[in-house]
Amino acid sequence: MENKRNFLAGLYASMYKIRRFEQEAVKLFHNKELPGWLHSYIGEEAVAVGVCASLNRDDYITSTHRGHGHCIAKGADLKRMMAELYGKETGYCKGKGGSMHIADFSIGILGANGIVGGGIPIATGTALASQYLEDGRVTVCFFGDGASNQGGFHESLNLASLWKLPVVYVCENNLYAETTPQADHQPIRDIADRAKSYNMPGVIIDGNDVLAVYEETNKAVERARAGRGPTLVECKTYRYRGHWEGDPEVYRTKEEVKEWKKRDPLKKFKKYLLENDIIQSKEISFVEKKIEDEIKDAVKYAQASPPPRPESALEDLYVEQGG
Ligand SMILES: Cc1ncc(C[n+]2csc(CCOP(=O)(O)OP(=O)(O)O)c2C)c(N)n1
Ligand SMILES: [Mg+2]
Repeated sequence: MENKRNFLAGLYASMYKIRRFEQEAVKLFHNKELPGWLHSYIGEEAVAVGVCASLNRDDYITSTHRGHGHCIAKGADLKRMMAELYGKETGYCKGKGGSMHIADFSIGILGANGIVGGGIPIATGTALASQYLEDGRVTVCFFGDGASNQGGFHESLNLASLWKLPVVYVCENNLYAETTPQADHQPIRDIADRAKSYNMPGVIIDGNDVLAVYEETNKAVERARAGRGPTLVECKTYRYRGHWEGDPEVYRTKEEVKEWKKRDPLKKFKKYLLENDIIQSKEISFVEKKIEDEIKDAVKYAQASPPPRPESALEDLYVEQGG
């Protein structure tokens, strides 16, 4: 019982951490403290947290351009993440990658990715490696509705199913690919239907319900780990902010955003925890305060860190030797 309580409290803490990290990043971005681009994950927290709750530390994930939530849910260090957003030397990529390139191989985070759908073949490749090495690891591949139209998606699902690879494809269907509504970029509503073509299970989940996400993806992860092959999991969700910070959002109505905010995954789960007497409100306040402090520390750490040395510009590059 105590274990279950801690587990559920952990899910809330992880979602709260993502929400607050993102809110802080958005604020700093508009203060012009962060260079580059920023794609906020606010509203989609239950997907990353519910999915990563069924993974081991050494399982792999591949992420997207909207990747902060995936990284935090998998256990990334907030200081190094914030320092990367600031473009500082102490960041995950020594300040040379920014928001869309955060990776931490030590805990299986194989990288955010600025290429839409770019993580899908990578995840399929690591799953093939795990099968070959018999290392027992599962790879989870996060991607969006837009990415499910990329050729690499179809090629990957085809081979992963044929070879029964230990991979779970998690589609975050937030109803838009950049500024294009789903109805204008694909002729189906349920992306999980695409699983049929590849003879693998396709599951649809309320992506704003962290427990539903956890329970369903846990089955898919177990299935993958047991050598029974991949699953395509579609989480229906919604991003509260624009596609990128600065997006004028002319392609959707304020009413639509307001409607989805009624299904806020954090509010919904907090209510569940309180109403079922799983956690008292003062314990929640305590957890929230701890996270607030952690985020403040991350910002201070990033601000106090040095920028990359100019002479490091040509370090850490991969160059293929010409023949
Ligand atoms: C290969 C490629 N094509 C186009 C883009 C430009 N682009 C960036 S995000 C995006 C939309 C992605 O939509 P989706 O996969 O649904 O993810 P979401 O942004 O909704 O999380 C596009 C087209 C890109 N980064 N990479
Ligand atoms: Mg999308």
